[in-house]
Amino acid sequence: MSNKTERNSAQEKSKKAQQGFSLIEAIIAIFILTIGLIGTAAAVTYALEFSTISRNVTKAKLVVVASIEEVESLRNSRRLNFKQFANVGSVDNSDAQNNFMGFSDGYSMVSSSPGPDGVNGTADDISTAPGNDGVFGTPDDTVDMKLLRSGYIRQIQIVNLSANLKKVIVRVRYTSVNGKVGEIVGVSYLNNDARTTI
Ligand SMILES: [Ca+2]
Repeated sequence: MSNKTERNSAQEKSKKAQQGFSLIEAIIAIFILTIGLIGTAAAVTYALEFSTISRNVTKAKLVVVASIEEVESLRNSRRLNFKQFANVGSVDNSDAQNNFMGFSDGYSMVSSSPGPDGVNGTADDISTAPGNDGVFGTPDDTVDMKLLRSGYIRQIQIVNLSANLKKVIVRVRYTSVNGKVGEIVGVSYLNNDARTTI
């Protein structure tokens, strides 16, 4: 083989290497990349959705625990007497210094303001702003979303088990992504012994 032929052969090889990917190879590569990106996007969407639901569950648990602790605190501080722990219509105010209307039946919005009775979960919990006239109960009252825990509703149910024992069931529902609704339930038992006197 002459030197010239060898040189030609080397040039041929170099030319082939410089040709790079063919169109079909590029299309296949893009296709594989697209499949990979679609998978990644689905994983990111799932992760975001899961993270939102986790946050909802955590917040709902906090509301459940806070509600149970508040009921215990109302007993311990004797702001309500034992017979007054009940839902609307079942409250026995006979031995009490102050009348208590009772915990609301059914689910209601969770407000950050307990209203005039100082007890969360009752009908006077504040969810409205007084409007331009500054007076509550007039037609220009508006719902103040800042006072409400948006997306969460709560039910506090009191069941009499005996004269000295009640069951407190707190249910908190949350509305999550895509309108999915979840519920966290906490159950506590309340006896007639206030552990502290404040
Ligand atoms: Ca209240």
